[in-house]
Amino acid sequence: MKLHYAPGACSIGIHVLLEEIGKPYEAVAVNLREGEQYKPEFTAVNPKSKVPTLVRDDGSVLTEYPAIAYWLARSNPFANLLPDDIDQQARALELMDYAVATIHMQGFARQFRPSNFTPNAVDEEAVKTKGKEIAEKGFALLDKALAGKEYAVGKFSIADSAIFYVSFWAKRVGITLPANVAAHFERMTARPAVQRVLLQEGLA
Ligand SMILES: N[C@@H](CCC(=O)N[C@@H](CS)C(=O)NCC(=O)O)C(=O)O
Repeated sequence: MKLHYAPGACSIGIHVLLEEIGKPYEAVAVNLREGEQYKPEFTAVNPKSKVPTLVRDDGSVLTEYPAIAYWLARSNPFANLLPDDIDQQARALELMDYAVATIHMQGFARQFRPSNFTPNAVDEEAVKTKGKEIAEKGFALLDKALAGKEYAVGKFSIADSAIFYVSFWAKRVGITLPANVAAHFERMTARPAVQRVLLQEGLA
């Protein structure tokens, strides 16, 4: 398996899942700042120009964080990345999708790339402010979901990897994580798989 990732990007959550699974894989860095994602070498693999991109052992390519995380969990059941109970599985997917589709794609994306949300440079500060509001509301809801729990659905699952990557970005945009999310972030950071990924991505 080969993971195309960018250091500190959302792909870090998938990188963590690969380390949790513990099977051999190759990690290939894509330099987003230099626009490598738009070069033919990369678009031949993923025409969406996005990381995470996972090339599986049969050569097929899987994109979109939730799809990759779900496939990794289901195809490596020994790693216990999804609970057995169907209701808890649905809760894990619900939280993962909220982190990816709302907190990342609506909240952080507005703050990192405001020009993608308005054609007018003068509106970019307002776009960033809106993005921060969305992310802060998201963390407040995650805080409630994490109350009294070590991990999103009790024990570690794919939901935690997504909550981890959005939490990892909070400091960059001046967001203070609420208490339960901050404690979850500390717990995640202490996991040996996360430590290895931080080192590999040059972020330790
Ligand atoms: N919906 C995609 C989003 C992936 C995404 O936005 N990746 C960012 C990095 S966090 C990216 O590759 N950006 C490069 C670009 O847009 O040029 C997913 O869930 O995987």
